[in-house]
Amino acid sequence: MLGVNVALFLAGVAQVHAHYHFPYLITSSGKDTVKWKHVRQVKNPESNDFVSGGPTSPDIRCYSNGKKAETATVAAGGTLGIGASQGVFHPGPIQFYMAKAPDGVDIANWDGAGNVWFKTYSEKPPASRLGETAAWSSGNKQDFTFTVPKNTPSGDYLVRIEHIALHNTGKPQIYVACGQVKVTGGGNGTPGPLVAFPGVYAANDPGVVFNLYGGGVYKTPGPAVWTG
Ligand SMILES: [Cu+2]
Repeated sequence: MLGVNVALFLAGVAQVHAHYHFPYLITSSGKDTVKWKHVRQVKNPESNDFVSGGPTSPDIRCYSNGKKAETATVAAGGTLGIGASQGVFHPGPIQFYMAKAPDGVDIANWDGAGNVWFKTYSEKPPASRLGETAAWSSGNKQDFTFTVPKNTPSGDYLVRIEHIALHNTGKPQIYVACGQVKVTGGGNGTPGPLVAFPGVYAANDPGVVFNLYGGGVYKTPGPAVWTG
């Protein structure tokens, strides 16, 4: 059985180092089949590593390497999301934020700086077995979506996915990526609360340094979800 054990060991090592990234935009009209078409390419498209600077790093916003992406269209009230390169195998929440480009600013050249981000989705933590990936609704899944609130004003937005992997207590592995979308048929809502990346999460925010194995109740970090 030595051969089997060696194979399992090697598979485990590969999984520990492979991680994942989020290259595929998903809308009501389908999911991208090409990586980084409507999602800005991140700095680690090969290594798949997390944002090494942690929650206060400038990279926590979009982790973009500067390559241009195209802008997809999604109707207010429609489905929007981002797909991962493989199943998300670490325990921890998936969250989405959106940010509207200022009028007259080309979304392709906008970096999303300042208090411009509102939360549109926050995964509900499991009631127990927090340290087990399978207990999370995101566990081992690849595609994550939410509904764009009908009252979202029309315009160009960044949509940011975030996965906060908490398995290594005190050393969060945060994976992010930003897609570009034009929201059409929108309403007159006022999205908020608005927060900044970096800024909204402190280095010692309980939501990013939580001990999944300590038996406490986990609360996802950041503002409440804007529901329109
Ligand atoms: Cu990892």
